[in-house]
Amino acid sequence: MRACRREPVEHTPVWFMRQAGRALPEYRKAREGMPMLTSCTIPELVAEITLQPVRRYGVDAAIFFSDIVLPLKAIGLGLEIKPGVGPVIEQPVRTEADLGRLRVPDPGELSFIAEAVRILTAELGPTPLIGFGGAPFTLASYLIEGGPSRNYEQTKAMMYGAPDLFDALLDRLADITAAFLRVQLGAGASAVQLFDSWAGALAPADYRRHVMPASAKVLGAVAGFGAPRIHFGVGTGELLALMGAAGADVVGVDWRVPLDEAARRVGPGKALQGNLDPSVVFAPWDAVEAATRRVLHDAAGLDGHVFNLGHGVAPQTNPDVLTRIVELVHEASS
Ligand code: 1CP
Repeated sequence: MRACRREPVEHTPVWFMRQAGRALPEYRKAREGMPMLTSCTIPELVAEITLQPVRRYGVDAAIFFSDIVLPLKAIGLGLEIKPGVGPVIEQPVRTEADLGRLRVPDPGELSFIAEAVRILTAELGPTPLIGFGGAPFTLASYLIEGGPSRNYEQTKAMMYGAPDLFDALLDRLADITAAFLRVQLGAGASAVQLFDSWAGALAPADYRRHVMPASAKVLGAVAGFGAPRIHFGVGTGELLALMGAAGADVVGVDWRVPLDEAARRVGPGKALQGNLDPSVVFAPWDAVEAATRRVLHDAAGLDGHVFNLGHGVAPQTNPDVLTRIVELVHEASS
């Protein structure tokens, strides 16, 4: 939390996107036979899966085990997370009438989230819990396409062909994600990350006109909690300044832009998070060590740095390599 606020720290803090789940055998065991979104509704299980990587890796923060589509499931939208695929939507959202099916969840419909956060903040003690939500554009891409996409053809067809509907959809999603974040912060989460994972598909002018207002609405809606707000996307080198200006305290950077250059793009007054290439972990340790030291070197002049990967932990990652990276970051930065 001090690094997020650009205050002095005794060593660079580190956590990993997608640290909960996938790469961990204890995760696969805990979830055995249970659909992903069902597991997210059982507070004790959510707490256990959230704590697993903290125990194993010695990271400086926990990230809440859930998914960006969870609030959409909570309002009764037909969707599931297909193993090896990701979120799949029964009836894609492409018309005004479809938009009518999207409403903002009441806090009562997300009470199992609040319960899991309360269990976790009690168990974690001083270790912060990072809550999160999906940014409107990234959520919209799943809803419009009906699932994961490579080029976002339908999404862009709506953005350019029916801009009023597109803007209304993003505005509704902003309210939905804000409700999801408020429940987590209200129950005790220390910080939140807004994941706009797929915003890198957009040119800056389109981002500024159609996406930034909705993301700014989400970030503004939770400003009053005083908790750091992290804003992250993949392939967003050309959008870093806009993503910071949308209201973030910390800008997440993928591995394509060195952190010193990212800091110039973002400008003063914001901390940065990142940005080790998540595929580096498949190389021999010497290469992993050199790449990790490179990130710390690039970040040396920043006044706030949270070490992370440039995107999520890949499922085939050897967990022991992540443990060694945590040790190295702590040691080399202290
Ligand atoms: O099969 C399984 O085990 C389920 C895999 C899984 C897991 C563990 C999915 C499906 N979601 C999650 C949890 C999850 N999702 C977390 C937990 C905390 C952590 O980071 O450890 C978080 C923060 C998310 C957020 C999320 N879901 C994002 C944003 C972050 C990112 O990775 O870019 C996105 C894009 C999703 C959608 C999603 N859910 C699941 C998958 C495989 C995907 C991506 C699909 C695609 O490529 O489009």
